[in-house]
Amino acid sequence: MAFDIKMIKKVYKKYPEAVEAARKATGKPLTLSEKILYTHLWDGNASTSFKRGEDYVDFAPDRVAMQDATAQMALLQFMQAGKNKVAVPSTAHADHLIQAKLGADKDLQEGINQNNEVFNFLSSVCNKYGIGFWKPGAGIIHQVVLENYAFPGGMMIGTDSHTVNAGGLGMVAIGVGGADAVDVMAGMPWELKFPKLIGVKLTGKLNGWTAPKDVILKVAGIVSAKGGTGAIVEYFGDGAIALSATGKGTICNMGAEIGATTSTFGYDESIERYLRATDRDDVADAANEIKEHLTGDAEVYANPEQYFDEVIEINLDDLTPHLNGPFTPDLATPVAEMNEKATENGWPLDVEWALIGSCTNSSYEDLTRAASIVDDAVNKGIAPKTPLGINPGSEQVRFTAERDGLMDIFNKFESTKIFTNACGPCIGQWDREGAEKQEKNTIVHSFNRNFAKRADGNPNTHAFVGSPEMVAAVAISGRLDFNPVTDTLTNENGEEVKLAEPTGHELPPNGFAVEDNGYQAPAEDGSNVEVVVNPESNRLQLLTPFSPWDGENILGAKLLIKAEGKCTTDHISMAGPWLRYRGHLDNISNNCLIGAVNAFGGKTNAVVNQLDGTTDEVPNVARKYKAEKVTTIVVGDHNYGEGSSREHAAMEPRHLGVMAVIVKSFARIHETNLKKQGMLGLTFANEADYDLIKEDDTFNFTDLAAFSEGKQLTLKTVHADGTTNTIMLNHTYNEAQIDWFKAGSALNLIRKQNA
Ligand code: MIC
Ligand code: SF4
Repeated sequence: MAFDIKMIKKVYKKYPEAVEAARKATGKPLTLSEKILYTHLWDGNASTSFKRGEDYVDFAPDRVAMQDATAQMALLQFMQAGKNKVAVPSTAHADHLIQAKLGADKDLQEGINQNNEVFNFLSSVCNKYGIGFWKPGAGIIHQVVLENYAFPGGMMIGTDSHTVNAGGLGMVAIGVGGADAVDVMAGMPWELKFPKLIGVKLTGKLNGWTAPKDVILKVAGIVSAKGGTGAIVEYFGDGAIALSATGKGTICNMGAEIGATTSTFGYDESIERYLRATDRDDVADAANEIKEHLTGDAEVYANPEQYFDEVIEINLDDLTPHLNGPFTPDLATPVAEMNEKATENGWPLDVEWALIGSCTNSSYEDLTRAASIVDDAVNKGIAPKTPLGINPGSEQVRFTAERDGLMDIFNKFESTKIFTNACGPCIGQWDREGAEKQEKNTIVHSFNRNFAKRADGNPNTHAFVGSPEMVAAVAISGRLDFNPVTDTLTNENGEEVKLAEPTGHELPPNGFAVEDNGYQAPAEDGSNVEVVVNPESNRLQLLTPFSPWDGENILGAKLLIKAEGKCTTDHISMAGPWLRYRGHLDNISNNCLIGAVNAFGGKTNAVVNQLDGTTDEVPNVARKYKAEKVTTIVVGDHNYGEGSSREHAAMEPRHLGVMAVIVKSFARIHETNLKKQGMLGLTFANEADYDLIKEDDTFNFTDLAAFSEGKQLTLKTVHADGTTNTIMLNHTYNEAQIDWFKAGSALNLIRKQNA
């Protein structure tokens, strides 16, 4: 039986009427995305049609998911909201804090020892406020959500950018910062700019070595890392229907890498099969009753150009395996062209590690298809050149895979390491031997992201993203340019052999099984549960509210850093070893912007303190300005804040005295996070004005009193030689968001309202 089936049935009950109201309000047939959005309006059935990409709309999501690395901050904020219990079903998942080193058993125990304080905190907060807690080892948040909570036609938010995975079961699932989760858990509406719609029509059928991962690798190459910003990507067509539910999940999951708000697929038989296989006949039966509402209208899919803002068509018959990278997930290269491209760019062709796992590619099907390659190699007498690391997505997947002999197959390669059911190397939780030497090297993985330093902290590791089956093939060949479709390998008898095409099982033929899934249900009445935060702790720190705006213009501000080029949330608030401070704002602020490249001098973590002319690390300089009560600003390039949902990337600068972040363009979640924390997230009206910002400028915001929706703000810069520039700044704040700025943060407002 499914969790929260009553809630799901309630959602389905309102569907027919709400969808009809939306059709009437918009005067047209509807995409699936619109059906889900319009059935989840905070104010009930639609009475008007919203302008896509323009109107801010209040929604009522059905549930919330959080992972340990973001849940700490989300729940520290929720504790300040003055509520006894969460208003919608919510869960927290312990998956990001466990390091991969020796293998699952030892690593999990070590992870628990190292993070005990944090896990106890999460467990007790969850227990107190009615939140389900998935203990360390239970699995990666998005696989666990897909297996237990995602349901067609539902809407959820999660404090992780890959919450979008649940689109594989036909949800609108959106990654947000912790402060957004607090809104929903506190029973308030959740606001989102009504998204634009990108339709992706899939025709044909995947075949041979091509996998669902290649669909999104291809889409990322077409759309680019920021091309999906502000849009929902809806997949449809025969090719979409033919994909497995977890394959759909893979595609949606990595949609975060094109900046998309989320991605989704209509309810179909593969989704139904997955629901039934994961013990949710009740959800499948309920969904079947309203199934025409759980997919786009036929007219929309017949004439997509008329209903989507953009349409992309991919013929799966022609799609070939890809590897994307290095350093950015949208640099797509068909495997067949890798040799040429890698040679041209000096990417090392020998591969040092091959890693299968992460939230996007750790399903049972993924493991079976990768195992089939390993099995074939063993049978043909081919020894692997590169060690293979595997992180199963959940304990249910791991247990079933173990029972079905998949782990034995992987272990036939002596160098294989089965790591914990957790994020592991995907988020820098990887004690990789020799990484500190910072040697130039290549790794291949089935994760989502491959930003510099992400997996092992080494800036010279070139990471490439591919399907699990390609990763297995690369592990065997040891080469980045190995094309399993055409290339042969030499076996132990000196014969030239080819690897057979991957085969696998969409779902376990003998059903899923698990002994202990790692779930902890919350107390019915949590009022007596005590949540203890030791004031001496260096892992957890209760929050002190940020100060409200004093009503004055910000004058005499200094530049903390002008970041040049890619500045993702990994550059702003690095993960890996820093994940340990995710519950302690002051400590984690010591990583603030240390990965950003300074436009003046091109170095990371070296900026000039204009007060005394010294060069120092970014957090140190920020603390010095703060001590002298000098406000600072940060300037950045395009798609600033790409990647993670971590609100630390906004809270840290805020904590260190930065009041404005001015960039050419923002990634969606980060822009909202800045607003929520009471900061000014602004964009250059004229992009070229980025070049006017000098290292030793003084900055004056001259019209903050007139800060209002749709009106530009003015920045006067005074250069060291006394000359000045006037720079016009755009913003996307509505009146309610301007109130967050005035109150010092969105949370300050909630607290006031609940007082
Ligand atoms: C990631 O993949 O970057 C993370 C780690 O899962 C983040 C969340 C975080 O920073 O804790 C994300 O994707 O939102
Ligand atoms: Fe975890 Fe990696 Fe997925 Fe983020 S992308 S949730 S770190 S597995």
